[in-house]
Amino acid sequence: MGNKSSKGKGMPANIEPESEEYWWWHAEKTLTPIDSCEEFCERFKSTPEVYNGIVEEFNGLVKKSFPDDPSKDYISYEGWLTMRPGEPNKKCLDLIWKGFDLDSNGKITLDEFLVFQGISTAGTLEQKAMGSFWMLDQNHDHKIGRDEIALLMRASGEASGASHSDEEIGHLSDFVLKFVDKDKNGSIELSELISVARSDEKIADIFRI
Ligand SMILES: [Ca+2]
Ligand SMILES: [Ca+2]
Ligand SMILES: [Ca+2]
Repeated sequence: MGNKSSKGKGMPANIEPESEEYWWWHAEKTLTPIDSCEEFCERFKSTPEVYNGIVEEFNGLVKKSFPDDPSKDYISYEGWLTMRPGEPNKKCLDLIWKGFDLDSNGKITLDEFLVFQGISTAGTLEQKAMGSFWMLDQNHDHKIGRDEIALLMRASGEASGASHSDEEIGHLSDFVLKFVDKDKNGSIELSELISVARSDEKIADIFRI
């Protein structure tokens, strides 16, 4: 999708390509629950094999969530933690859990699981940036603010075994913000994250969770 110069199917004619509005039009389609194999393959230009692999992974996690209750059809937080055994970083895990749970009802259903597993296994660079954006934009106001960058810095610091003081986290957050926030409005917008993801792999890596 991202590299096509043509507009997306059904996109309103007044939307400027590559604009914030343009990327949100795409992001809303990318971050919508997936109800069928056809929808999955279409969204990620993927195959039924990949779809079936993700469904199998989902079923395994449901079983781990509810070992004694075959009637359940979603992943619980406890079951989901088994995806990353030994992972010590609770902040990171919580960020990702909240992101996967698109409707914030405390359950990850198959249609939600397919979205983020699809993005991470078969998504384009732009779709991956949309997935990261969604997870980092904790209050979903379509901006990643300094406090949300700080949360990410703290989580990834912990993941790499480093413990940073509040002051260090502040400096790191300012550095990242200064680099990505091209229009200097004090927050990172989706179009800014996509543009960085395309141009600077090292900075893009910071946002990958
Ligand atoms: Ca849910
Ligand atoms: Ca936000
Ligand atoms: Ca900005």
